[in-house]
Amino acid sequence: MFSRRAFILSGAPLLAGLILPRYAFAAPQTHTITMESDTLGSKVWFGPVGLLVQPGDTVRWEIRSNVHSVAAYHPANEGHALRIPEGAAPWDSGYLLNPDDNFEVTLTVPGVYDYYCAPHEFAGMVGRIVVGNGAAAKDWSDVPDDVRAAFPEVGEIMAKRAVHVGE
Ligand SMILES: [Cu+2]
Repeated sequence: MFSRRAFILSGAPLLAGLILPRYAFAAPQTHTITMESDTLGSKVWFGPVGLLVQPGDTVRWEIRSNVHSVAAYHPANEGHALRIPEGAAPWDSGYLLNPDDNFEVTLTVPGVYDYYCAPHEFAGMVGRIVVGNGAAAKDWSDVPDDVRAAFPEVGEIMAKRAVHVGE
């Protein structure tokens, strides 16, 4: 005889399997973000500007052209606002001068990480990484309007996994 209770109980293990995060069984990955410029140096950007990764993954920034850096929004970096998860370690690559110079960070704390290029922050060269799932961005009161406009929305990063400038 059909019983609603029995149905729910038998369905529960199936549902649990469906909502288990995919990354629970995945080996850590390394993701590359390029640091770009047009030939005149009038446009500069991270590619992709928005990226979804899983806890334990490594992000590797590589110079393609021009001179850049990559630093977390964190008070330890030139007094910037804290825009990485509490408990996550800040990073600052310093200036990367040569093509293929690179810098790596392994991200273990879930949440939203905003970062910038020191020489080009106010040209809009900023980026955002979402680590894990369901992370919420902090409010924007601590970032100047013209810089904040360069960040992709968290929801777009979650949906596309990688967001490129101009998309
Ligand atoms: Cu730059």
